[in-house]
Amino acid sequence: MPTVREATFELLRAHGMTTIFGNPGSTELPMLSEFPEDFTYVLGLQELAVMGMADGFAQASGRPAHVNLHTAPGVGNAVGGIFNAQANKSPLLITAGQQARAQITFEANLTNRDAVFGPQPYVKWAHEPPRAQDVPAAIGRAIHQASLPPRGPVFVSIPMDDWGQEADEERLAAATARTVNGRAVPDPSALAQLASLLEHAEHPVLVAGPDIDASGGWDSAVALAEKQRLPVWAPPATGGSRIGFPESHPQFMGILPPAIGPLAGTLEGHDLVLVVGSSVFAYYPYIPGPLLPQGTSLVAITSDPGEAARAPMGDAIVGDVALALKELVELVGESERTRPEPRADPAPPEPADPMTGSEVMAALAEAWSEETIAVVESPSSTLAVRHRLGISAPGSYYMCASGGLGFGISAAVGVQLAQPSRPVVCVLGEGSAQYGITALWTAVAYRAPVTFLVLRNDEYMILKWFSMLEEVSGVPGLDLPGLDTAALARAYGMPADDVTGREELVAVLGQAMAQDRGPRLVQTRVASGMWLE
Ligand SMILES: Cc1ncc(C[n+]2csc(CCOP(=O)(O)OP(=O)(O)O)c2C)c(N)n1
Repeated sequence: MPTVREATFELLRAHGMTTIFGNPGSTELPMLSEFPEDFTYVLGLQELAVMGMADGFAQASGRPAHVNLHTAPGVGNAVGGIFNAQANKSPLLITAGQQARAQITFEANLTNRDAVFGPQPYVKWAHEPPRAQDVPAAIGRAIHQASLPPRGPVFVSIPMDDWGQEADEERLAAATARTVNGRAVPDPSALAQLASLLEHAEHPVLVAGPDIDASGGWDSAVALAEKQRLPVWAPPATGGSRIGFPESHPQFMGILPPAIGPLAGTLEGHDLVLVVGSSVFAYYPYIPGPLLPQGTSLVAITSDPGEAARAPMGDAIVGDVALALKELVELVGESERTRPEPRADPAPPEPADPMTGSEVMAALAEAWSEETIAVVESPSSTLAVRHRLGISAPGSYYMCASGGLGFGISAAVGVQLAQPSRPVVCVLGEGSAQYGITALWTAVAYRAPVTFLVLRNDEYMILKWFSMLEEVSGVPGLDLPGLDTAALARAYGMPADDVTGREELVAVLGQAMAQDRGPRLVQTRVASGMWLE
């Protein structure tokens, strides 16, 4: 008779989930004992970093990933990352240790009191199995739940004495054999109606969101835009966890501004807005105005019923985004509309000392290849990254959709582990870098050859910019003097360079991106400012 531990590993194996991201504690040791040789344990040094690594790994592999956390304090540290994972729609199985069943009632040390409430409201399901024998089936249920749309994190708390108990073999066999397919076809009549609306609209526009990339709908999105000659916008960068359309395509118009009034203003002149694979919309900050221009209608296609229901305006069709796009391409004819005028390339950046964020990104663009993946957490230069790189291959851009910091370094490590043959560049503000800094150690320990590009401006620039927008002054805590991230990297065992000029930056980035033996950090000073292109 297998133990609950053996049965659980059997089930994880059947799901192809043989990588576990974790930070261990005494309550997890019984699970990790006799760790199977065909499994990999990726050690993160703090739980927020563990979450980010698994998030990046899940997104870049397109499959659920497993996170193992220490009981209450570990789960507490992870909550920011759980919030990020639900915004990113990252399918994560989160397991956490718990005190032995015999000691939970009187709250012995490390009891995770009311364990299922800890990660709320950011998990799709939270559970502590009523019997040890239910653990494997609960984990099976959790994996399915995480993988169904909208994908996201789920949580299972497991008392530490469960692992040695005898498993229920019959239940294990049944749970292991199950597959659950969650790709729902959108209502054909709704799609036919939408196709007709699109064909008859005078100036329709497509807003191509992150779920196009996640669902595998990239080619269909391009085909639809080309067939219908649609100008294409990306949804606001604030919620843009991935890129849904090639950004160097002549029909790509840019990134919508993130606030209500300016966003509606940008869509002026369009009678139909088709939003695909995005929420409507990740507004921030609050700049009031009409939700849409007068006379404009909006239809959204999303696999997320919550996203469909909560949109403040427009209609929505719920279903798999890639399937919907494929069907729409079939349904619409070749349009005779004039193709939109391609937007102008951004002007070459003015050379400055220190460089502007735009110049740094122009340097990165010189070292870039089609294969490269960007993981971005550089608030004042996010738009410069998008405009200068013009990323145009699927699965090549990851940013945290929620804005919660601590994602960048750790997600880059996870992305690199999931995509070992592609170069990964992680673009970081030096302030943002500190939240997930311990993941530098994991990059070194697991030889994940990420290139970390740190922009050092000695401040929380974006918060200074928000202070202007919010018309507040005298805010403390917005400067970061003397924060040397290259020195920190060296302390974690990572080679690091301080680079000043553009030429040197291109050369060092090129070298760093070409090598595949381990990570490297490149720090460069940037001028103070918001770099919007
Ligand atoms: C977990 C978390 N804490 C705090 C914030 C608020 N915050 C947003 S941007 C930012 C500063 C980022 O600074 P830096 O990375 O140096 O980028 P810069 O704005 O200078 O480009 C902070 C603290 C956040 N988004 N997430």
